[in-house]
This record gives sequence, structure tokens and C-alpha cells, in this order.
Amino acid sequence: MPQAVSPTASEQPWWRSAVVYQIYPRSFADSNGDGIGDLPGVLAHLDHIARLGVDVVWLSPVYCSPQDDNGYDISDYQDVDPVFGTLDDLDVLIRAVHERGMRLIMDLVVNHTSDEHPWFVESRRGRDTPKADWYFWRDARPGTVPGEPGSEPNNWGAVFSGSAWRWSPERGQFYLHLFSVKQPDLNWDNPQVREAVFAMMGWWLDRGIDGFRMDVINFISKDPALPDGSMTQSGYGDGMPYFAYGPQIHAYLAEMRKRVFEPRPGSYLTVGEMPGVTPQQAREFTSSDRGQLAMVFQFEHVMLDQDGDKWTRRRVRAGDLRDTLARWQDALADDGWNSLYWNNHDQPRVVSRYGNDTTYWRESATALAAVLHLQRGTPYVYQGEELGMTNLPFDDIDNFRDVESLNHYAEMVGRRGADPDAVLQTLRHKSRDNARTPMQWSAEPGAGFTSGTPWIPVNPNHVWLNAAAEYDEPTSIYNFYRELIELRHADPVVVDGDFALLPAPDEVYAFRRTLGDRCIEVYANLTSTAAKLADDTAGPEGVILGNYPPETCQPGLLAPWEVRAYRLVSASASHSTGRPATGDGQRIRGGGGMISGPGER
Ligand code: TEU
Ligand code: CA
Repeated sequence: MPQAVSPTASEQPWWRSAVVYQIYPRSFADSNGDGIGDLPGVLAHLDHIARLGVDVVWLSPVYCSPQDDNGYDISDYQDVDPVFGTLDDLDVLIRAVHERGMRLIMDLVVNHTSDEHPWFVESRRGRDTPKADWYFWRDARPGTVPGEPGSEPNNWGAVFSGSAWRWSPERGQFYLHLFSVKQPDLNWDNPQVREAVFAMMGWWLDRGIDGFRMDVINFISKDPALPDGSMTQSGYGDGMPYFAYGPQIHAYLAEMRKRVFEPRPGSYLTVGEMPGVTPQQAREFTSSDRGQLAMVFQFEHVMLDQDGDKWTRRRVRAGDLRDTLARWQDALADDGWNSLYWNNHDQPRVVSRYGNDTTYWRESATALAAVLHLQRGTPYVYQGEELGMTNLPFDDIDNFRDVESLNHYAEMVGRRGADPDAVLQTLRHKSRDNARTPMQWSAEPGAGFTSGTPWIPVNPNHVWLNAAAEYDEPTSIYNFYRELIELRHADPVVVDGDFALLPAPDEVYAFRRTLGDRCIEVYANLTSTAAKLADDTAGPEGVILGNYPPETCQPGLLAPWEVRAYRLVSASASHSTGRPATGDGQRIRGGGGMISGPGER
């Protein structure tokens, strides 16, 4: 097979070499003491982000919203919610981001609106209003009492517990809500809906933003028959086969490209959040031929610790994690592009989830960071991840705020009589609130996040785990992230290099990246016990990035959560066995610190 010639850096879209930082504004920084993060708070902390070296800021929703789902329920797409500030604050922020040489993308939540959006308020009014068909309205199931349980048009369950249908007495019909009852699904099959969404997107691009993160964008096309799904342990049917990759999904994204992006001069970052997306589908969505999306967020590696639904836990072995990550690297090797992430506002903290947040807190946070960032794709850093923030030891249901967590608790304990402690324990591991505790800026009360009462508890570990403590500590997690990001920007092999898995024991994720005669190899022990490698595997020589001091670095052995990245002089010098041989490596930076990196020129 002929080798495809990889395009030179200048022909690549800019986002291929970018690193993205996600801000969840509610939990980032509060400027006015009301306990809720806001836009002036973001502005005040922009240098924290700029110093990390990232290229793009992704801002989770700040639009007008009743905040049922913390802003993912939008009642006005073209204004800022007063809790976060004003449109002027946002314009100032966009300018400040650009001044620092970064770009800004916004969240696009258009699978659904808030039930308080004027579109829905009008639609609900009756079957004769101009917007009657903007949402999914259906009659009760024939032969049932309309509005009573069991009269729903189909058996689908909502992501946030209960039925996916809500009865509207006003209209005498049910509406579909795949998420909370306050998030009715928009009917994309109606061309007026698409028109309105595309116009709104254009308005934002013309205001100066650089792209969108598209919320559950693979859910926008539904099988019009809305058939019953097969039953799940929740007691409801699974509608995913009928809405997660619907018949018009490619048509709608192609139309979006044509109507929104093509007519504009910019080059935009578009990332589609796609629960349930397969590698094959991801390739279709991101192939350069179709050009529908720059990349997608897939979910396989964040579903490894669940069995059936997200609340049923399953043990994850290091080998499972490695296999999943490597499979996605391979699947998008020739065409398409990967996003790379451990965390976001929906996921528990990775150091608590797949790492070790006690004995090997720093080691596991840095090892996980290194394997993620040295893969091929665009890495995302979620606020606090760069500090190694952990899950919160929630011990009371009153400390949770997330609609998904609260609904799940009410469903299990209230309706199904489950043991409250058992449910609390699953929430402790999997609740989205683990990601939403305030950003830990300092050891002060309120963690430097707020001078008031935070809307959700601050993690007690902020007294030692905080940004202020990490800035000047050379071996800190924050500084390790800086080095990783710098390495990506300095060395094209990290951006464009081919990926190949290297043979290693199951506990170890080992891979090689190759671009022409440039080559790096990464060895990471993803467990809390030492892992043996082949006897002649290299020691400290040639290590360009590691998370243990060079003097403890042993040939043939990785300490718990140890990661080492080697640079090989040339690809041909590396061994086909996949073992980096002592002497092959070209050391680009003298030891000294615990972390060696690409910094020296
Ligand atoms: O999430 C979509 C989604 O399906 C999941 O990530 C979900 O939050 C999780 O699996 C629940 O177990 C997006 C947003 O990221 C999330 O914050 C919103 O709540 C949701 O859409 C609705 O807009
Ligand atoms: Ca505030």
C-alpha cells in the first residue's frame, strides 16, 4: 500500500496542534461574592490559563438559563445570564483571550432548549401556533388515560431518570425530553428550527468566537417513528438506537457546514459531543472529505468503569484502558482526528477514578496526563485537572447540586426504596458534582474561589491542593502539564506522528510516535505497584519527560505510576522489539529536576 504523504504543518488546520482548556464558569472564579463563578472571575484568572500554554478556551454555557442543568438549559441563546455577567463582559473576555494569543469556543446546546425558552412557551400553547412543530409533541398511547403513567407515547427513559416524556395539560400532549423535564428536545426535522439555529450560530461567529463545542450533537436526528426501545435495568426502554445516530444526522451536519461555516472566512474548531459514537462513525464525522466536524468527544474510555448504566460499577484494569485508548488511536489514524480527554464537567476526577488520589496522587495524575497528551489528537484540560483536583468525599445528599444526581437519588431511594447509603456511595464515585466543586486557587477559606458562600462545597483538600502551592513547585502537576503542552508545541512528532502500540505487560501503556526520522517512545505504568519491563529497557538516558527523579529511574523497571518519554535519535535506530535501548536516546535536557522536559533549546 502506498504511504500517504503527511501534509506539512502549514497545510494542517490550526486546531490539530492546539490544546484546549475547558472552563465551567459556575465553578471557576466568583468576582462579586455571591458564591457563583462569573465572567469577570474568568477574566481575572486568564493568565493562569495562558501560562499553561494552551491555545483555546472552551467556555461552558453562560447564556440566559433557569439553571436547571447549570446552563445546559438555555432560554435565550443570544444573551448572557445575569448570574454570569453581561454580553459586554463576554466581549471583553473574548478580546482578552485573543490578546493573549488564544482563541475561544462556546458551548452550542441545540438538541434541546429550556422549557422557558420563548420558542417552547409558544409551542406549548397549542397545535395551531406557528411554532407548534418545533418540538416533539405526541398524543398519549391509544387505549390509555392521557397523562397517566403508562400513557407515554413510547417507553424511553430520560438520561436524568424517569420517562423521557412529560405531559403538558396546556397542550393536551406529551413532549419529549431526553434530559431533564426542563430540557425539551428541538425538532430538527422542521427546517425553521435549523434555520433559527444556524442564524444564531452565525451571530456568535460574527461576534468573534472561534468555534463551538456541540452538546450531544449526535442526538439531533431522531427516527421519526420514535419506536419503543429494549428494556433496561432502569425500568425504561433504551432509545439510543433511535436517536443517537438518526437518519438525517449527516444531512444536518452537512447543512450546518454549508450554511454556517463555509460562507465565513475563518477556520473554526468544531467538536461534537457524541455519547455512544463508534470509531467508524467518528471517522465519518471527522473525515476531511466530509469536513463536518473537526473532532468528536467519544465516551468509550469513560464508560469502562460501568456495567450497563453509569451507576453500576465495574473494575477497570490498566490493560482495558490501554486497549480502548489505542483502538481509538488506530481507528482515526488515516482519516479523521481524535479529541483526547480524561475530564470535563460531567466526569468524576480522573486522578480519583483511574489514578490513585492518596499514595500516588502526584505520580498518577502526571502519568495519566502524559499518556493522554502524548497521543495523537487534540488534548483537552478541564479546570483543576492541571492541579490534580480530586473527587469530593460527599457524605450527605444535601451537598449535591446536580439534577442528574438528585433525580437518581430520588428515583432510587424515594420511589424504589433503595438503601440511601448505597446510593450515596455510587454518587460519591460517579456524580458529576465531583467535577463541579470550586476551582482551588489558594488555601484560604473558599479556596480563593469566592469570598462568600460557595454554591457547592469546596473540597477540604484545598488547604494543600491549590494553584498557589503549585506555581513555584518545579515538580508540581501544574508544571508537568506546562511541560507536556510545551513539548507538543515544540515537537511536530507529538502533533503529527504516527501512533503504534509497543509490546509491554498489561499494566503498562507503551507506545511509539514516529514522524519521518523523529521518534518518541512513552512507557507508563498505570498501576500502584512496580511493573517489570524487558531487562534491557533503558534507564534515565534519553528521557525527555518523566515523573520520578532521574536518580531513581531504573532500567527494566517502572515504579508505581512512573511514566517516561524517550526521544530516539532516529526512527530506524529504535528496536523493532519496541524496547528503547540504552544509548539510542538523545538527551535533550540534563536531569536535575524531577521532571525533565523539552524546555531547553
Ligand atoms: O452531556 C450529555 C451526556 O449524555 C453526558 O455526558 C451526560 O452528562 C452524562 O452521561 C450523564 O450521565 C451534555 C452536557 O455535557 C451535560 O452537562 C448536559 O447535562 C447534557 O448534555 C444535557 O445538555
Ligand atoms: Ca458571582
